[in-house]
Amino acid sequence: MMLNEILNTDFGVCEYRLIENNLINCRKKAEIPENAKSVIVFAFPYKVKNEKPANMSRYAAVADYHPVVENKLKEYVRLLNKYYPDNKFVPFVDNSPVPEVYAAAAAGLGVVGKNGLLITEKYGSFVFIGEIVTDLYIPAENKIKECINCGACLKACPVGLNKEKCLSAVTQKKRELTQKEQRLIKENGSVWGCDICAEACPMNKNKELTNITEFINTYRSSYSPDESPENRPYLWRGKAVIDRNNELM
Ligand code: B12
Ligand code: SF4
Ligand code: SF4
Repeated sequence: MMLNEILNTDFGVCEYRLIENNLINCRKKAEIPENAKSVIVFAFPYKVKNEKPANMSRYAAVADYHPVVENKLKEYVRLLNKYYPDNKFVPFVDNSPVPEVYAAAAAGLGVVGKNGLLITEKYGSFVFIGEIVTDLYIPAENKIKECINCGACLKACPVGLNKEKCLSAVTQKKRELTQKEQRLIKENGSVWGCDICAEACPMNKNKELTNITEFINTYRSSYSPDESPENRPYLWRGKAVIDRNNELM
């Protein structure tokens, strides 16, 4: 049976050797199977509505994607184990040694944007990435393509696309914020995450909305400190951090 018949969903494949020298140092590195040969990569769209949420980024407006994606990957692993009982399949999402944007682009799921995000044809960059690393060899093409390089993201970004200063990271900081950081959060009006470069991107225009029910059913158009932070992507930092940002508004 072919892999696409087994999985019955869209995916791409990246050869492991392409990323093995660029692995991210994280706790989960040790979980990569011995003799890893391929990475099966998936993109999970999460844009629920065309209009932007009032005071947070789009990824913060839906349920925490980690368990949602993890559950889907586990189901794929179960199917793969059935057809390939002698191989190993290990799922990862975000907290992953795999440089996910590059693996997904190499797997043909989209192009790498100047803003560092994977941009897919169907959903633009509003997709989460998840992957399964395996010792099964799956032939793959592996050509990384880049975006149209129009520069709109650079023009719109308040920190010149500098990842060290990225506003998304600033909203997640536990320590006391500098005056400049506080001003940045206030000016951009997001209590969690940042979508400025993504919203400016022409390759995100007129794309499809998500069909993933776990995201559609949990959508909130704004953050309110009165609502439960349970199962939301900001909970891992503790409620105090997002409430601090909210008070700046
Ligand atoms: C850390 C991180 C962040 C940090 C970045 C901090 C930093 N200093 O880098 C912060 C908090 C800022 C952040 C913000 C966001 N993030 Co983030 N983040 C990650 C995470 C966990 C790791 C990224 C990383 O460190 N990569 C390694 C570094 C070193 O990569 P790099 O700087 O690009 O350098 C590499 C390239 O130069 C590369 N390279 C160049 N050419 C080639 C060629 C090949 C073949 C290879 C292999 C590599 C390669 O080599 C270097 C090393 O790999 C990934 C998940 C993952 N495991 O990949 C999610 C991830 C990238 N984030 C994601 C999201 C959604 C976001 C936000 C949109 C959230 C939001 N709305 O606020 C923003 C967007 C900011 C932006 N414009 O990128 C998604 C992106 C989905 C997509 N469509 O691309 C990911 C993939 C998580 C997921 N599973 O869905 N993020
Ligand atoms: S997420 Fe915001 S701060 Fe970070 S690179 Fe994009 S526009 Fe700049
Ligand atoms: S705004 Fe332009 S340069 Fe930036 S990621 Fe989109 S297409 Fe690429």
